[in-house]
Amino acid sequence: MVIKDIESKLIITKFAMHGYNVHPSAIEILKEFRDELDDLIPKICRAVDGSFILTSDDILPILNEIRIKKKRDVEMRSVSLNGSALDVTPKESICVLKDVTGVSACEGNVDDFVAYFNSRFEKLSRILRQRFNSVSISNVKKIKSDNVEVIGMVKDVRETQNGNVLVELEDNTDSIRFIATGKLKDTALELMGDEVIGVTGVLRGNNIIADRIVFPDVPLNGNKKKKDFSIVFISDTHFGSKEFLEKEWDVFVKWLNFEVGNEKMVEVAESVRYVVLAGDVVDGVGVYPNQDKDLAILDVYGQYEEAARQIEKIPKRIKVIVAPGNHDAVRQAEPQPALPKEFANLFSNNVMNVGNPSLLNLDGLKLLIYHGRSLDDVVTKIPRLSYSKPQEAMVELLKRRHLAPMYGGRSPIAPEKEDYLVIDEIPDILHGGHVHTYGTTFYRGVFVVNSSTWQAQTEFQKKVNLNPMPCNVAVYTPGGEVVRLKFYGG
Ligand code: D5M
Ligand code: FE
Ligand code: ZN
Repeated sequence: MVIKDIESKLIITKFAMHGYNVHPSAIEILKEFRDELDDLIPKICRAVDGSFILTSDDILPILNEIRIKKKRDVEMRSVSLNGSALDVTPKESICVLKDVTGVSACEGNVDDFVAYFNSRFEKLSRILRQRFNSVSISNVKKIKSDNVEVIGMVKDVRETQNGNVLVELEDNTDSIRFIATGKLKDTALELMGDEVIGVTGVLRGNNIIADRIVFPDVPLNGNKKKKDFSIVFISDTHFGSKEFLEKEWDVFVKWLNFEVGNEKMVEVAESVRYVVLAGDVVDGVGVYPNQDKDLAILDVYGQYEEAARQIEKIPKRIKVIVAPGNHDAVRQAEPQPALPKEFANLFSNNVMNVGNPSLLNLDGLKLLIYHGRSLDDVVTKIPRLSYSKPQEAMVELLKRRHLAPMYGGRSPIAPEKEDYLVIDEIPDILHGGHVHTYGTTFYRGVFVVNSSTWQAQTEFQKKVNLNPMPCNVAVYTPGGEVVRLKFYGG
């Protein structure tokens, strides 16, 4: 593209003054911010990491972050002006690092899908390239050297007649097949369509005989971070459902109000600064066939009023962070934005609504919240996993550095220009729900938690043989230790 217009020249010049070149793809985006460029350009230049020519992929995440921060700062300021009883300055305590809320930019046309998959491939291959000297697939085919390393998106996985596994990989230049034999077969059979991996091996004809499959994965992390507060993890409250376990919930909130529990439990309650709710806040309406039989409150607005009433019972010294799930009143496709104002306004000032997924900085702890719809895909795809140990399925997401690695499974994805579901920043904590079971683990220094539910088994779940483990709560305590609490009604 030849850049002729004055506006583009101006943008190019402004970046050049900071020592950067800008790609036309980035210029087109920046033109939309023509009134804010003097403020934005220095911020972008401070935030980019090493790229010399800035493309749309470089600047989009930075722009999102700046815009969300701005929006949140205004929101948080109004929280403190309203006189909420937070014991820390809100602006310093919570920072939204990544969230699609308010910045969704997709219409679902073909171009959007192309951009989405390019972003997914670009982000994940960038992670792999840090440890991997790959060349493009077209070059592998041209050079025909014996030992090869490639990075590609998985297109197809098949077992061959002689018992090996044949995998087709694709990048933006070409596609190639690799054959996994022996022990590598098990890994190959767990590959999901559209995840991005690296492969090393020997080229034989047009195929690679693989000797290693590399996942983007999480590097070995440092020690657990020690803080002076606790975080409580819950999800799938399903307020408005007949099966909502109100008696148990009441004991839970009594614990937070220091009204029940032994000395040790009260001590833990005193340290709680945050309660995080990872989606399926309400049961919703028409989410599954004949759902109305399971509903205590038949309209969605009434369900959110009930949600607000129940969450109101949590003491105001605690900040409650709420993300939506597939039962909530936002678009189904992920990334989902935060609850709209109409519902968000029902909650008291200590409640902050964020999107699904969202990456937050809570007083120096990076928390990635994801409701967990893709866990259904992961558990179904990988036979060694089960719903009874949801934390193991969540580890697979970290290994693949993607919250919904399989495209076109049971987790619908909106083709945003940037793939928000890539785990590009490594969190200290990954919090999920959705499967209604409980489990925690540490994976390479990341605390992984699935926080069960507050809904007893529904008739529908009985039919699909789903055994929930309700009312289990994980508390991440100041020392980085995890306490599991189970609440019984009474
Ligand atoms: O999902 C709670 C759990 O129930 C989650 O693991 C999915 C599972 N579920 C939900 N719908 C179905 C269908 N139609 N078949 C099988 N399993 C299902 P929640 O999001 O709370 O409904
Ligand atoms: Fe749920
Ligand atoms: Zn769910």
